[in-house]
Amino acid sequence: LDICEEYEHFHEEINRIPDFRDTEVPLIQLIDDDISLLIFLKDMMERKGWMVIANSNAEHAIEQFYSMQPDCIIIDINLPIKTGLDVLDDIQKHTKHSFVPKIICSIDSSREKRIAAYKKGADDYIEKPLDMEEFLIRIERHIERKKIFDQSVLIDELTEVYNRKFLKDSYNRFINDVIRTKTSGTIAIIDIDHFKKVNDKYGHVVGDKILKEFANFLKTNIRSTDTLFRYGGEEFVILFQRAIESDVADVLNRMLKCYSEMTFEVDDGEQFSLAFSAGIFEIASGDVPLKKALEIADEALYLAKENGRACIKS
Ligand code: GH3
Ligand code: MG
Ligand code: MG
Ligand code: MG
Repeated sequence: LDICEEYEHFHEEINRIPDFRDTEVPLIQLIDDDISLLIFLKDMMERKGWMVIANSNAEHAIEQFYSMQPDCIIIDINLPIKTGLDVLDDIQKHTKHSFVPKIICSIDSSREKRIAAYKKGADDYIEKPLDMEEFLIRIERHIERKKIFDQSVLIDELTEVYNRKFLKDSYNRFINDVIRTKTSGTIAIIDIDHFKKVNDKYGHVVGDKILKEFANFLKTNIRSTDTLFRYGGEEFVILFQRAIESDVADVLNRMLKCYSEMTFEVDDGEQFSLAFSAGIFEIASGDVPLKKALEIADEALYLAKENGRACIKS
């Protein structure tokens, strides 16, 4: 009975999905049927500042892998029902383009087992019992490389915020949060007003600098759980997690006031200021695809431009 209770407690406490996903903090997924090891590893990793989801059940783990999109997955090879290699098989297709390091752990370090794991797409094979110091260093290296990969593929070169490619990935995560927590999220499309004039009057170098500063301005004014993307030239998208439309409108209006009060100075001392318009749309259910959300937010942006610019519309 005690073991049963411990098991129940485990599923409530340890298997709990982290509340907010902070993209700066690596998210590690652990799969092992040894509950006490799982609890121990989770604790060790959390001490390193990583976020951890732990699963003892392979089926549930695969589900969580898709909804949480961890930065690294560590799988015990010997699991009941499905083996660790079966889990690798199931997630292989998905990880081809996102480069999630997949690490197999096993008490059996025979050559055949290692080769089988690598053939199934494992990036590393770590022998059990684990040497904690070596284990953590190896995982840390994998996470670092994953981060470099993400930065080179998913970050816009000019503004250093996420690019359009990453919006698709993030939107899945965003929608999963809406479904799971039954809270709304809000999408915003933000577009600088009359930006073409900046380029025409002051040149592209100044235009680029303004864009960089604008991205920076947006980024410093949102929460770490909201995600900013450069969607196109001078258009940005923000996914506001767990935020209703009216709250987002308030935030953006404050930002607009602040931004339009800023002045920019060019070399010859001439000063000018800028404003932006935004269209927002609240997503309250899981059945809104990204394309649809963008279309509706874009219609609202169009209204804002029609309305004389420098305003937020929904
Ligand atoms: P509106 O208020 O209707 O949004 O007017 P606008 O001039 O901002 O809109 P439009 O979409 O016509 O022009 C966007 C301009 O942004 C056109 C393009 O020259 C400029 N642009 C796009 N990407 C870049 C970039 O990377 N660097 C620079 N300097 N300019 C860019
Ligand atoms: Mg096992
Ligand atoms: Mg535009
Ligand atoms: Mg514009």
